[in-house]
Amino acid sequence: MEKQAKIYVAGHKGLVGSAIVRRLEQEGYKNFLFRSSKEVDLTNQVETQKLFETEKPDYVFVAAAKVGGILANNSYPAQFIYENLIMESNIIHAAYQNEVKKLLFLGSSCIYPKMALQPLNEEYLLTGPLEPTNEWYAIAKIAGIKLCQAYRRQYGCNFISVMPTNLYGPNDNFDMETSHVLPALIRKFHEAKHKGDTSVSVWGSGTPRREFLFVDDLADACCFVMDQYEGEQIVNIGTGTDITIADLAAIIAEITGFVGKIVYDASKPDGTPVKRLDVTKLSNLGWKATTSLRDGLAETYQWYVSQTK
Ligand code: GFB
Repeated sequence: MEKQAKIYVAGHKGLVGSAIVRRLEQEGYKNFLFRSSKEVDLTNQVETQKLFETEKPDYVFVAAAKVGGILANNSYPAQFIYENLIMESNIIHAAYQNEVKKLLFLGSSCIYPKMALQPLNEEYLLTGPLEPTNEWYAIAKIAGIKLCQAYRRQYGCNFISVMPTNLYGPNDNFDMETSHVLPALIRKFHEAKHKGDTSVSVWGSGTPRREFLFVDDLADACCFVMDQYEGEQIVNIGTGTDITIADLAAIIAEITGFVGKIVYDASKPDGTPVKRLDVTKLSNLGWKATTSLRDGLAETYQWYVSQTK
């Protein structure tokens, strides 16, 4: 990407979008296009087309999405499938019509079959049934991948897709009901410590395994891939290592200083038993994650505390 190029980061206020902006600013990029959802409703085709027609961005990062943790995905299937399908369709089609030079679409590791072999290789896409708690979101994200591939095949658009693993970091959603596990546990342990509670409830059995990537590492990988990769095939972005929810909870308890008991709530779903990405493709391209889980957690906790003051 040329330093003067106009870069549209769709979803610039969110966890992923804000990290991509931080990374691009560090690299010296200044010519950004930002629009909040109040200014431009990306679920509205006319508004999205008008934005692209008037602003003519050169490069696009598609970080705008309806996202949430296991319970939100399971509780609001219509919103998860509809909002994601329509936003990505509007953005990708407008990018094609307005000759965007390159577009990067962000998917998710939940696009892989629930019982796929681990680690999850890019080739396992569409080889088996999805995890039921998030199949609505996953189907929408798979459609996004397919849109990029189809526009590349038919129109020659340079549109690529990356599949990040579970992400965390500053600007995450810390709402107890709709967030992902890591911010939810940070908040639960922090509040329990301050209220003097003797126990904290962790959903499910604690046995599922997840891989967590610090969002600034993801942003670095997205910029790297934008520069270094062109092709129809999706690219996984992760650390390649996973941890049980029980072990994650123990580390978060330690970082937040909570010393009470951890109680497992079996009424809540476990979701996919294991989710760990095969990151061989990305490491062969020359990229590796650098932030350890403990360092990323400490930084995220610090950010969370600064927001609660
Ligand atoms: O992060 P999470 O909601 O997402 O849950 P998924 C991961 C695991 O942590 C599940 C457990 O086994 C949860 O039951 N968990 C324990 C908790 N305590 C909590 C808690 O307080 N809050 C939450 N949220 N979980 C999502 C998908 O799946 O991951 C999305 O639904 C997306 O589509 C996203 O792919 C990355 O990894 O299970």
